[in-house]
Amino acid sequence: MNEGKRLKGATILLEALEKEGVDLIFGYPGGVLLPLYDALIDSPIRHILARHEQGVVHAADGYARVTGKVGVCLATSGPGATNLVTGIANAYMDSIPLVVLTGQVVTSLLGTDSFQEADITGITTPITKHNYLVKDAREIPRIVKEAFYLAGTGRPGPVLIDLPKDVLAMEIEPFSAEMKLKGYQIPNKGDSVKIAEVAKALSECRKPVIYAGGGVITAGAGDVLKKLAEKATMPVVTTLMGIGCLPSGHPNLLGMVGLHGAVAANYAVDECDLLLAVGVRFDDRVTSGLGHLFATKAKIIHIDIDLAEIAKVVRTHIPIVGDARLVLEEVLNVFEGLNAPQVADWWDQVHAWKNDFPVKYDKDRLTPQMVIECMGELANEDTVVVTDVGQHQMWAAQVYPIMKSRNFATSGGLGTMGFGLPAAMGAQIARPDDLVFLVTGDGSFQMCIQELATIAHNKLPIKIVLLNNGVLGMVRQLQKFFYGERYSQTDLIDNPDFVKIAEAYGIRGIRVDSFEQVRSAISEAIKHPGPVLLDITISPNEDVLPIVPPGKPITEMLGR
Ligand SMILES: Cc1ncc(C[n+]2csc(CCOP(=O)(O)OP(=O)(O)O)c2C)c(N)n1
Repeated sequence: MNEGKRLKGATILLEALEKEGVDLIFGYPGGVLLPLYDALIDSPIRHILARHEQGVVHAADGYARVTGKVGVCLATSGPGATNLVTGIANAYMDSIPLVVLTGQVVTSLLGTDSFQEADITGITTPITKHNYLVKDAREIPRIVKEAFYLAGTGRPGPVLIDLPKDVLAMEIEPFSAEMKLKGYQIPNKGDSVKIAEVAKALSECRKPVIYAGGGVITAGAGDVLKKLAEKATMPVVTTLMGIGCLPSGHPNLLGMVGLHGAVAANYAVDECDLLLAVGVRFDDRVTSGLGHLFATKAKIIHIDIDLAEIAKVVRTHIPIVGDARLVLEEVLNVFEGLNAPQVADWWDQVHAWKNDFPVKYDKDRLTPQMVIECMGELANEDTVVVTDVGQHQMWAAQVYPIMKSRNFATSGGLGTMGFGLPAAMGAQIARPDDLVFLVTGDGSFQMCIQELATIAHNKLPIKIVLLNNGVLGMVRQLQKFFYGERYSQTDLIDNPDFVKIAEAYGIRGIRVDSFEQVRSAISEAIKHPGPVLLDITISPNEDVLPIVPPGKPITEMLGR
């Protein structure tokens, strides 16, 4: 900092962000942010102007998911801040580290219902890890330091800093500040007695399963999880958020577990005598909301960094609160001194399930799964796949061969339609040298379609794969299966011509409506140096299978 010289709050803020390593902000301006946007002209920090605040926050989220770094976004007071709310909740549900900066009305008008005032710290209290309303520019350096520390450590999450206009304009002498975070602790290795218990249980079990979630990816624990799975010859199932923690095709990997999970994965969880749950929430998309019927024959070990997750949904026999990577490293160390478990019979059973119930789809006509398979064949192991929410998301999760952690970005907990396009934007900016695919549906795509302008302006070479079924497919499928085909408000009859829309934004559009075109269109899109929209017509009657009916245990899948 420039000691001795008086600086505006806005400049102090930007310098504090730089100190945290920030070189990029996704934002959208407004009246109370004028001092900050003015200071930004003199800052080395790059600003990406999105076209809606929802785009701003999902872009920062996408950036964070594919890098592991804290994403930063900025919006003005009132409607700018409230437009962020969905994106903040989305990041909170999936434990994504964000620092969200909002402008606020001047401190003298706070609480007076002044123009564009919204109590954003009040509104976001339940969906942020922490939030701050800054009343004095002298607090900025400390608060910024704390916000990044809180967002990125322990169980990550969004932290919001609300910045009144007068605080941004206030001139003070800058100074360094220390964090004041008494009582905030980050669990690390976990309890060594419990770790020994876990290693012993692994050595003595007969039918083990590892149930791995997003926490494995957050902790960078994929490699040690792989080693442990191989050493102890354990099958691995993942959640939607855990996809990528083991490379696709790994012999121990059974696939996704839960409502649209692989049959072998669901059966294995139901039959296992030991469930090693790592970085998971026992979410109702996995348990079918029936925690008491989930893995009932198993001794359940639950490793998580957040104490609040332990025994929230299921009874846990051995809980360990700690960093997944550090805990698994310790478990592996102890396990290596013990006998390997006798699991040959178990693997015979697991292989039989895998062979009897593969993921089924037609490969010789234009199906969504065939498109996704083709994408996987034409891409490489560093390719990033971002999805929106709906059937297309599940098909991507079931079929696309993700090879590495952080290469699959999807809205898991909140299931936010509209996440995909801006998140792909953030992902492509973060990983400029990698191929980024967006898999989206015609409903989701229209929820943040305005970001095509940001993508075109910044020449982001995203390949948008629009699986266009002319319906809100996932909801329609539920109406088909569970409401006697009484389709209510799920037809998108008046969809526009998406190729023309892309072209209007200066983006290459390619229409695909036959099986024969699929492969050449995808490779043409990959070869094209800029963004491309592939508008691929699929039937509205394609289903995501298998599916567990609401209220049924995960073994009762339809469409096995
Ligand atoms: C913001 C938001 N609104 C509503 C929903 C409920 N919903 C879940 S999937 C879905 C349909 C998605 O349609 P589309 O994007 O076309 O994908 P498809 O299922 O057809 O592949 C809807 C409406 C949601 N998840 N998010």
